[in-house]
Amino acid sequence: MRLHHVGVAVADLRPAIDMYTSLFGAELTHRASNEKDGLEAAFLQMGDAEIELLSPLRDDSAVGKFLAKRGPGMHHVAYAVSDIRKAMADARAAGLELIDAEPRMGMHGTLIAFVHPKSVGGVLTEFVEA
Ligand code: CMX
Repeated sequence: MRLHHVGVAVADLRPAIDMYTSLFGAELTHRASNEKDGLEAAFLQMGDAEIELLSPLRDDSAVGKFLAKRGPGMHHVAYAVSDIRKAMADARAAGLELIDAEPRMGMHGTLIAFVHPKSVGGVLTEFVEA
């Protein structure tokens, strides 16, 4: 596995995008929104890895609840895996709790699955097939 991206929850995408691009030298590659998960996202390339800025569309979404409870900050860490079903099976066999029973399509256009933060030392963890 290798680091694929780090998700950062923010209240407002625009000022965050401006800071990451003008100050940290990131390149905005695309923006997307996901009505079902109630969030919009901006993807920024930083060297070999990516930062995914996340902002809620609804207060009762995963990111909306996270912001209300914890405020802005690191939301998840994503690892690239070549075979997501194997990564999920290995995690399950090791006793980790998967949030997604089956891989689903992520905003990168590839299959993703989340592992519950309580299984990974408090870090919401995502597998991205890449
Ligand atoms: N990182 C670490 N801990 C988190 C967390 C996160 N991102 N989100 C929630 N938690 C913690 C909460 O602080 C809370 O801890 P305590 O019980 O100690 O208070 C606990 O998890 C439960 O939180 P909750 O607010 O009651 O939320 P839910 O249990 O309803 O949901 C979670 C939590 C992780 C299962 C849910 O947010 C989820 O399914 N996340 C995966 C999907 C997601 O986050 N999508 C957004 C990104 C999408 C993308 O990039 O494509």
